[in-house]
Amino acid sequence: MPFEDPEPTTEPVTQSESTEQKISPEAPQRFVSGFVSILGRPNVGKSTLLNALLGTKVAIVSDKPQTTRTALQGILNLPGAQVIFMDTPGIHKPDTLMNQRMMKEVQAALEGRDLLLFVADATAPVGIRDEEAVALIRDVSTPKLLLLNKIDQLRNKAVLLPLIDRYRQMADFEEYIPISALTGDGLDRVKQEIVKRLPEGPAYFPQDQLTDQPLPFFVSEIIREKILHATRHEVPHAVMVQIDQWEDKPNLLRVAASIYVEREGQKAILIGAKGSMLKRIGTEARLELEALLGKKVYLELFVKVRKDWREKPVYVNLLGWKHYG
Ligand SMILES: Nc1nc2c(ncn2[C@@H]2O[C@H](COP(=O)(O)OP(=O)(O)OP(=O)(O)O)[C@@H](O)[C@H]2O)c(=O)[nH]1
Ligand SMILES: [Mg+2]
Repeated sequence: MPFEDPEPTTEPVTQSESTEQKISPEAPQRFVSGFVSILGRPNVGKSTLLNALLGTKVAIVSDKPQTTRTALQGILNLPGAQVIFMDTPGIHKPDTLMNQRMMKEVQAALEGRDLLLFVADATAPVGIRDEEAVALIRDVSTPKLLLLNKIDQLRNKAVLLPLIDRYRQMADFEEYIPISALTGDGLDRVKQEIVKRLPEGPAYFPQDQLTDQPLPFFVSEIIREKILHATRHEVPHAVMVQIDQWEDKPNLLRVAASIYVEREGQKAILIGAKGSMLKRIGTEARLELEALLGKKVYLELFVKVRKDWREKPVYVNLLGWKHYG
């Protein structure tokens, strides 16, 4: 079951007591595990990195900043290790209740971790916002690695050295690793540097579990991702998706979902001429879900206006997946 079971067991799934290990002297004696947060400014590629590390999609990705609104875990099983990654919203100055809540998720992801991965965009000049973002993690005593992402876009790799120097002055990172989350360049080294730093411990999740988010939340996120890809300016930020009806049969998933926006004008954009935009969003979400889930998906989407929902606790509390299941 790759998604979170509605009734999860809290007992860690221990590897060390398997009979196989007892009778095989060559089996690795040491099993390591730990919790690793992925942090950084919006749009630097944190969610792309999580998906690339896991080799499958658990987090949505878009070129709009503040795509990720809720911290979520992705579980990577390696020989002798289990890494529990946490993807987080981008570090930014909050201007709405929703954004404040997103930054609370970032703060929570700094606590009780074994390692922090700070992701930066190697193609962008370093500025005050980067310094502010690093300042948030600088004084946390947890070991930190700096990942300079998007190096596939760098024409001149010589810019990396001065960039590394700049970040070295801002905080005490244990390693500086140039990567491309898009091509996978550098990710083997990232995995090695992570595993090296994890303490001995059990596998906390079963081998077949990929994430802690329930499937209905993931489906709502895929719908939101297609909206982010199709819209611009204020619309992506003003959208929230809620699942209203859910019927999961062996060969068919039937879902009805509401797309909340803040203004009538945004609703008109999302519906499009003769419903064309909503149809496109629905088709793109359906095709991706059918491919990911291996079954037919029937999606019904409704667009509703909830004025200034990003400032209202009753709606902001619906963000994320904690209320599902
Ligand atoms: N060229 C290139 N683009 C990348 C790479 N990693 C991510 N991107 C692109 O950068 C954009 C942002 O990626 P995300 O993974 O959504 O970034 P994020 O840091 O999770 O963003 P937020 O959730 O908004 O904080 C998307 O358009 C990605 O395709 C990379 O290694 N190379
Ligand atoms: Mg993200």
